[in-house]
Amino acid sequence: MPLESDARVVSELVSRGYNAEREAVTLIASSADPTRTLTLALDTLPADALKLTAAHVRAVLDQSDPSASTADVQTAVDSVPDSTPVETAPEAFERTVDHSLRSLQIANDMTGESTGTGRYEDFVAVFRDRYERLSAKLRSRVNHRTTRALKSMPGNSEAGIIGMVSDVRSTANGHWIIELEDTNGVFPCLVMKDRPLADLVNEILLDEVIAVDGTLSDDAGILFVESLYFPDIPRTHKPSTADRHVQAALISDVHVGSQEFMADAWSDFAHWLHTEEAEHVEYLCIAGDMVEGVGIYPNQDEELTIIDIYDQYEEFSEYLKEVPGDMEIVMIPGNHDAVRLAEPQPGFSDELRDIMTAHDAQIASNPSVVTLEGVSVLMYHGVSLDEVIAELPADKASYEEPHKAMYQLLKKRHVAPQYGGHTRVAPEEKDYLVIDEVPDIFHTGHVHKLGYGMYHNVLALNSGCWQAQTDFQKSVNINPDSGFAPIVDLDTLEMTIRSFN
Ligand code: D5M
Ligand code: FE
Ligand code: ZN
Repeated sequence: MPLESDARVVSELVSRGYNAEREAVTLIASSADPTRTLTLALDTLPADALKLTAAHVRAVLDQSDPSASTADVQTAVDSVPDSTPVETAPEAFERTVDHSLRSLQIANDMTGESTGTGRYEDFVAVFRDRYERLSAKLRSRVNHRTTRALKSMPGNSEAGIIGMVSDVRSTANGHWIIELEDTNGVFPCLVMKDRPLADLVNEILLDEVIAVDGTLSDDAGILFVESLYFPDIPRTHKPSTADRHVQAALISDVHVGSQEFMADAWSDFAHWLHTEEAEHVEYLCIAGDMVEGVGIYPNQDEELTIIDIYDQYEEFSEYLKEVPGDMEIVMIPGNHDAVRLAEPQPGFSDELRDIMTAHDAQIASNPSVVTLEGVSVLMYHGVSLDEVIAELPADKASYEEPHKAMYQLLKKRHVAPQYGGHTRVAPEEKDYLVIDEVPDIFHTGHVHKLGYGMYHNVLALNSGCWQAQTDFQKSVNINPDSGFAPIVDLDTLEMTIRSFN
């Protein structure tokens, strides 16, 4: 294969299983005999190296032709016109896509539908909606009574309650009291410390809806809990799959505008999308934090390369243009984006949409349910994951295994169960944060860690980021997983992780 263009060099490298620095590619393509340079470079690469560096190519060039010094090669490179590999990529491999085979629907999008004004009544309405929709999922599990009815039942009767958790505390003897609230009132439920279900108490978050059943005390003032249920995903869930071999790249946390945004990794990824290997990747879902934003965290401005938020979106849009033009893109906002912080977050404003016109991307709220050729993807940025990880024991949720924190959200059938901590909730007449339908894929980001796994046949994926470690993250020992692109087969739900870091 002639290797006269950068894109051909990249395809060749990728087909042999290598990543390369962009400059290494340019050096090969502009050398006198690109095929020979590439072969030499790979032959002399250490066995464990996955990435071809520019330094290595220079060394090879120097050795094979001592008269052509590095400086000369560098000049040659500098004189290469400003056409980047991105523009030349389509020549190398022509993606052929059949748009008529595609289908993409978005549900649960509240963009433009916001009704909440932040009044007390709005909060009452949203909590009532949460209670009603989640309690419906628990009704078949317990023989439930309202808290008011319980109070007038004879002592020692068997009874169940479905309620929103208003308090969890331990007693002097080490037992647990869970206060459950329904639309009538609050009722205390006691979990004995030596019962096996005491192990579940540390999974409970405030404001989530659970069901318990057991026996009332002599005076019917408290319920002794024998079983505890979460709304959960039925184990019988059968995911839908696409009718053809087609893939989606699920990413998040691009953070354009930050000093730590990994522009090269991004371009390598975009570049790879143009290659034959990525021919079936027809969808790109971005789960929030497109840009770094301004004033998100104290002293954040010290790490910005672009200080104007609109300029950040302009720049993001430029990076988006590197992605093949035929791809379907879906984006939701995150906490660094220029939309309200409280969840649900509406999709980007018209002003921002006008900036990000590349690819005619679909823009939806956080969270949204995006159905790609029959496969439903619940996209949620993931701010509540910080909360779940802080509240739950490490074996149930941690930054190292972010997918386990996602399992908890699936189990609670709510993307942000606990109100009033990290996660701000905006009252709308409906609780858009309830996980009503079981998704086939649950896609989050935010914690900048890569992790995935199956929970009751739902593929849970937290997609890492395109930002290297920030000073803040260093100070608290967060080691981000940067420059990974998770690719899912929509026909099998199998995942492949591509590394571009
Ligand atoms: O969040 C990236 C991750 O880092 C997420 O787990 C929150 C955490 N983070 C980052 N910066 C801060 C500050 N300053 N305070 C608290 N937590 C932080 P992202 O949304 O990308 O910033
Ligand atoms: Fe982020
Ligand atoms: Zn975030």
